[in-house]
Amino acid sequence: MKRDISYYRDGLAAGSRDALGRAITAVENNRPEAQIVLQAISGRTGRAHVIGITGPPGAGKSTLTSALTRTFRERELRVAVLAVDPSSPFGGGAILGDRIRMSEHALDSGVFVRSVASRGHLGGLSRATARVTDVLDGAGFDIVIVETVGTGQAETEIMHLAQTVVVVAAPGLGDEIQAMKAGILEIADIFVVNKADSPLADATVRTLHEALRPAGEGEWIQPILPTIATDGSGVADLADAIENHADGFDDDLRLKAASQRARRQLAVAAAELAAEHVRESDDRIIDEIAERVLTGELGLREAAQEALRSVAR
Ligand SMILES: Nc1nc2c(ncn2[C@@H]2O[C@H](COP(=O)(O)OP(=O)(O)OP(=O)(O)O)[C@@H](O)[C@H]2O)c(=O)[nH]1
Ligand SMILES: [Mg+2]
Repeated sequence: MKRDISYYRDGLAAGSRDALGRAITAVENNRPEAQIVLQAISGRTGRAHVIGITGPPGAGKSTLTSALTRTFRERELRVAVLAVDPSSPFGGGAILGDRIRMSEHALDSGVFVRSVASRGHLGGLSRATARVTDVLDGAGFDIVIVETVGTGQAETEIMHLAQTVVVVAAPGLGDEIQAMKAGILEIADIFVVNKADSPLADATVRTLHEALRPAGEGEWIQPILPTIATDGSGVADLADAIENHADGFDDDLRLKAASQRARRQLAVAAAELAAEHVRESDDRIIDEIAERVLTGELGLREAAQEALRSVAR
């Protein structure tokens, strides 16, 4: 059967899983048919609220995604979930586990679950994820949840496509919260401290409060919400916060928030780039500066300034 534009347009509009599955595979693999899919959804995108969920391994992202899906379904919203695994080329055990966790939604025609695994390089993965998100948006899902494991560069890139980014932490991950500072705290619109059934949860909420930069005048204040994903506690509040983040924003605020986020991300990317330059420089001056730090002649901040000046040349 030749699948033409009307196959996709009608199929997606009618909620056909077959059409949706094929459409996603086509855009994900950048097949020639992807062009037909993109035409079929053109003019139909831009309506979905794309929510990014990220955080360290095992924090409870998938359990939370499933619980959130339940809450959004109660609010009569159609939900698509994309599980992205940047570390695994084939979709490993984590995604298998996610399938089991999402199985309560398997018979619900208002829920669609799909995993996207890494194929080759990172830029490819975030582009593929963005295109798949567009297809789900064009297919009429109200909510698209993009879940990705980890706290590195890959996740940050994928999270660019979300309107609302939720960072999930778990209690007792003090060190990881410190590590999260580099990049991930910047992109969060909402923080969740999941596993709030643990006695360590309060301390983690406090650690996060301290790690966050206070919001400036007129800026969105990043809420820190405790949840117990396994029994659904706090999940309605999280859904409210997510909806607020989308609705409570007039266009001006939205634009301002977007540019603040872009600026924060730029700062992080610039820092990473600078570190790379300094690390990989074969300029002897860098060795000399390091030597002067070692002997106590230069403070680290001054030394960094000098190093930056020399690699910028
Ligand atoms: N006690 C408790 N356990 C939880 C809670 N939420 C999730 N878990 C458990 O924590 C484990 C990891 O949960 P997942 O939802 O797979 O976590 P994840 O962040 O998606 O993990 P990865 O995708 O592997 O990074 C599972 O055994 C869950 O049952 C919670 O609120 N309280
Ligand atoms: Mg998971």
